[in-house]
Order: sequence, then C-alpha cells, then structure tokens
Amino acid sequence: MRPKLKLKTIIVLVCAAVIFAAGTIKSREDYMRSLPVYRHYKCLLCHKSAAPVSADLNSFGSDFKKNGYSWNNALAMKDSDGDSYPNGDELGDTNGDGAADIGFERSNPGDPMNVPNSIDRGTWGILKSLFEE
Ligand SMILES: [Ca+2]
Ligand SMILES: [Ca+2]
Repeated sequence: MRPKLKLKTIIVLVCAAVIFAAGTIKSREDYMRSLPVYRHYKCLLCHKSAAPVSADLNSFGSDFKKNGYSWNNALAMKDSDGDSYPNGDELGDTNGDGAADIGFERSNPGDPMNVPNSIDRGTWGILKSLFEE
C-alpha cells in the first residue's frame, strides 16, 4: 500500500512541475511581446543567458520587471545598462509608445558593451543605393 502512495505523489508532483514550467515559458513569451521589438536578441534582451532562468535578469530585465513588465516612455527614457544610450534608442522605439521606429533592435538595452551603430539600416540603405548603378 505504501508504494502506491509514493507513486501517486510522484505523479502529482511531476504533473505540477510540467504545468508550472509551461506557465513560466508562456509568461516569458508574454513579457517579450510587450516590448516593441525582440527580433534579434530575444531572451538576451532581459536575461544574461540565452537559456534564461528567472534569476539571471540583466539590468534592463530588472528595470522591465520593476516597471511591471510594461514598456512605456519612462522605461524608454531610462538607460538601464549605463552605456549612455536610452533603452528606447537601443530598442528602436525612442518615445516608448510601443510602435517600433524601425523593425529591429538597434542594440541590446541590457548589455553596456552593445551600443547602436552610428549608421542605422535605413541610412545604410540610402547610402548603398547611391553607389548602385
Ligand atoms: Ca543603454
Ligand atoms: Ca546597450
């Protein structure tokens, strides 16, 4: 009788762990979708690792969490990683209205060693067209 109880307990614990893990993954995707863009860096926008766990938030991830997982003007104006570029400039949504100015991140707002290029993709396209045919 006792082994059956243990088996039931194990099954319940495994089911609870699976449900918890599924909920956590869904939450992370929901958080990412509340950012204006997450095309290039994905999990690395908020985490120190590409295979994130909740405890490894980078400076932008911590600020995003403190801001209630909400993207807005206040978070766009902040420079979470201290590289002198506001989060909005790095994410390509300077005013934080949620509409990306460009369709991709200019740089990672959680990595101080990663800063926007001085020439963005639109400017590069114009320059390139001047030299084509
Ligand atoms: Ca920055
Ligand atoms: Ca940065």
